[in-house]
Amino acid sequence: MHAVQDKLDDLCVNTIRMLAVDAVEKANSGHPGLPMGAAAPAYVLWTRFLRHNPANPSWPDRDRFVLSAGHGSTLLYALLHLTGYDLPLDEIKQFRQWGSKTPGHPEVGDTPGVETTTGPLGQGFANAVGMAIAEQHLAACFNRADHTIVDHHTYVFASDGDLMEGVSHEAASLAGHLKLGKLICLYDDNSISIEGSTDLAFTEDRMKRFESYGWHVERVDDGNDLEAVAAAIRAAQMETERPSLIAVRTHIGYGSPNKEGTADVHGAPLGPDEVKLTKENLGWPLEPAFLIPDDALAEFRKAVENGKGLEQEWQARFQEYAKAYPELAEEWQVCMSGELPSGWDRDIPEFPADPKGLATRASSGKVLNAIAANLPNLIGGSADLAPSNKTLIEGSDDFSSSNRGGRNMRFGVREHAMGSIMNGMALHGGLIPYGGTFLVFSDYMRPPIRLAAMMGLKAVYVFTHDSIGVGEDGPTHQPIEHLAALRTIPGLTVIRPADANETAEAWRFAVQSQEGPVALALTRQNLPTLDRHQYASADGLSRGAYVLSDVENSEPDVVLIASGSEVPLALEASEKLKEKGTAARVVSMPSWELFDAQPEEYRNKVLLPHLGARVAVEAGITQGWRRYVGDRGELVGIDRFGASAPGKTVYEKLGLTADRVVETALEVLNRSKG
Ligand SMILES: Cc1ncc(C[n+]2csc(CCOP(=O)(O)OP(=O)(O)O)c2C)c(N)n1
Repeated sequence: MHAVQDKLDDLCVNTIRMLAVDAVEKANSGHPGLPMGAAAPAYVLWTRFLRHNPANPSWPDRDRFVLSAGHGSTLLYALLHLTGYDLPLDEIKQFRQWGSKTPGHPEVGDTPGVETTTGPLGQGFANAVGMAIAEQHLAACFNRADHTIVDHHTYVFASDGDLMEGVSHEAASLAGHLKLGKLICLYDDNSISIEGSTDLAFTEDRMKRFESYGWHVERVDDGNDLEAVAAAIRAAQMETERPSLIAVRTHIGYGSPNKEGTADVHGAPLGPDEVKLTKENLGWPLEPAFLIPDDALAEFRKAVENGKGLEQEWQARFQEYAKAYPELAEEWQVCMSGELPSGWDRDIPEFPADPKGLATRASSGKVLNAIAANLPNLIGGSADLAPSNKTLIEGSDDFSSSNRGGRNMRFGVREHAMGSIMNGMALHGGLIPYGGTFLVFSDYMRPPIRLAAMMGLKAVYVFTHDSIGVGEDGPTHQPIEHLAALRTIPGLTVIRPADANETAEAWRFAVQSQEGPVALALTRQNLPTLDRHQYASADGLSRGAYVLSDVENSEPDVVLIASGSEVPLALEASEKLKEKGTAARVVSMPSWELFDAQPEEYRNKVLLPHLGARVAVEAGITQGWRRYVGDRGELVGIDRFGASAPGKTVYEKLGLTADRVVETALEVLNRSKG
């Protein structure tokens, strides 16, 4: 291995290494190996190439940097501190401690300069693909021949684990197809993962794999050879037609005499003896810990002045742009700030009452199009189910390698990457991404949904075919536990509208919400469009649940609570109960999360908890519904997998019928009387 050429460079690279070593040692937890191995290529990227402004981590045209291998978080924390972000050294000394800005893995919002939350391997890589897509789309929308305001790279640092995970395969395949030339991945090719050598389970030719995806690939044989790393990054920047993978051969735990190149250095502190040996080996003073030599700091801190200049130059360009294109500049400001343009919702239709009605996926498609017409930064698509999910923006082009201005994303059959790419698009800023698939396949994108919720991102999931109503496709395609599973994710709002007008309200909420992602659960089958003169207004949806129909002038005997396609069923049951002299209230409950956020007084007014007789109806597992019906209430749901048959038959056979609701309601009533 070549020695690091220059003394100052050497000092800087070792500063990164030792900060990581000392932080992990003090916390007695963390992963020193990756930062020690990858310090040199990271140093080259951050000091020679990355266009960023440490004083303003949200400068819109900064290069994006994603540490996909989030377990190596001290690498990023060291770089952020050293280059002058608002991350004091004391925070690095508090690595992994309660309330610190340096949690175990990079978390958006906790640490200035962290672009995305990483840790689950593969996610950051796919986020970076989303960021690169966002850059290209915004460039197409806003740049003009003589004025460029969007022009940056997206860099991602990925490890073996990142490249093993399926989501990176999906995302890499799409990135190659889309020819995302400004996406550059530095692959920390250190041949080690937790269990030992990557030879245990990861032997394909990664370079060839990426080549066949349509990537430009480079190899650097010695990651400590700064000039070789720089040359590869330069080559990657020159390559504008294809994304680039630079496989950088590094040595995990570099500098540790006994642990370098072994899995031992992966997920545990070196230990005091080995720290001492490592420092001696690298010619580093043993004391103090967290040493940052002045010369090294001065070198890193050049980023502050440099970054200021970069942003100022951009600001000047933006001023010129704003003079030449005041309307575009205004639009840019609005979409980058996350605000909505005035009138964005003016064309949301009101659907007339119609007993035959339409599927909520179909009304969703109409509403989506009505919103898209006035909300230019709404962009999305489906994982190859657009005709079923009704996610196409009519009259818009596809986002493609030859047309970056298109708003219809063709994610291909890649649900997992779709979710992660949506996260990257949302994180980039300026766009509101949506993505569709069948509700049953929400399982395939659960990891990015969880992260979107953790990060509080605005993303809209269009999950159609939301029940056994799917019918003939059978149990593999019939969601059962999926609503419940999604509802368990903190920060995700799940909305299952009951008809076309609730669907319109659901979209209105999703686009307006600043509270994290929203999942829409929509039917394949037609649902009547309720007559809102007869029933309460659909804008009750914003409160999560509302009284849809009630008895006049008295308290009901029983409260029927339902979501989505089971609301018409509950209404039918209430008519039947009426004939039997039983007064039922019907509550439409499209969203638990929105309802739970209401004041207790409102919730009590809707659910009438003093009444024992309450029945909840939903075509999914009953888990969780008990809290809305109380101990004396009853649940009509499906606690088994579905079956293949026409949808109506499956509903009947599994007992999701108005008669069953009636029976259940009467039983509950009798019980509460007895
Ligand atoms: C999805 C996911 N699965 C498992 C893990 C646990 N994990 C953390 S690092 C790692 C593998 C480490 O190997 P590599 O990615 O090569 O990193 P390095 O050893 O070079 O630090 C694993 C399995 C994870 N973070 N994410």
